[in-house]
Amino acid sequence: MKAPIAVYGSVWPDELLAALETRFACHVMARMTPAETAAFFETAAAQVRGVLTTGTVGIDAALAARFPLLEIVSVHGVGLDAVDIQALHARGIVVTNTPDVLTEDVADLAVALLLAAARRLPQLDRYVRAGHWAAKRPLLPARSLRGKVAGIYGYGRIGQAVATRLRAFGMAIRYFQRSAGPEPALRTASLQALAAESDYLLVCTPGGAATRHAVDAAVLDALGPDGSLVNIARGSVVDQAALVDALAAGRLGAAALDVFEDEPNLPPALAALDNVVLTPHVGSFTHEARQAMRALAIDNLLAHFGGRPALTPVLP
Ligand code: 8YV
Repeated sequence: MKAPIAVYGSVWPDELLAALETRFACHVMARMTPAETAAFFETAAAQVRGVLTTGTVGIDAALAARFPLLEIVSVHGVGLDAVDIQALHARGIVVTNTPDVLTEDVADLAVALLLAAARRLPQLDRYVRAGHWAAKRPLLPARSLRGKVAGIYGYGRIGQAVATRLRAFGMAIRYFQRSAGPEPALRTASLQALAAESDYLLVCTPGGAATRHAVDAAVLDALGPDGSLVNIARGSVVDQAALVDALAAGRLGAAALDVFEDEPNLPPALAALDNVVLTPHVGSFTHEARQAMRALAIDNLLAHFGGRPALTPVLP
């Protein structure tokens, strides 16, 4: 008998769902009407043994409680801030995510955003398209990277991959995270100290309660009017209202953001600023990374239901 699973999120192509249906009895939540969803929870949910979800949709304890036979939650993504790991582990449920396969592409986007902010690419693109070049309108010079300090908040896999890239640009690396990490001489005493030392502050830390609004007004002021913030991690890490205030007042130079506090919604005041570069949470959104993430998320389910240990379990 095929194991019944609930599939959450909108990252699953039709062909993949068709292939998945040959191995599992799939309940694809995004395809259900509200009435079908209600009927699913009345009846079929009681038999569901696996959940396939995404890093941003996740699964909280209340939702997990509606699946009494749940054995495994496979997360498509590395971030686990939307997943109530404690509640799942307390029930003995296996949780897996997709580390490593997205690291390089997410690090590439961090560097692309840093360059876009430093070299003012969106502003220059707008300048050329508007005919300001031909009209000889004034143009602000950009900022170079060589000899500048990149401060990395969160020196895990992605933070270290960002550092490798930025060293090739001649940047000095410093980092902060609460736990000890590699290259201890590069670690600052606090996030505020990191911001004070940095020309560019790159947020690469996991989201969740422990880092919520860690990048606050004081950190942004320490980064200062010549500093730039890059966030490819989670919108929750940055106090977005404080960020908009700092950018609007010129207390912070620029920001390049892939993630936001209330995705996909943006405060109009943020979108109206000229000194920002904005992308729609696309760090891992390449053909290659997404293909590898999907394969790993599904292989974790296949391993578990084939009686083997999951490939990339999240440890308690
Ligand atoms: C995705 C992510 O946007 O890996 C993560 O934590 O934020 C992203 O890769 C998301 O998880 C897609 O499922």
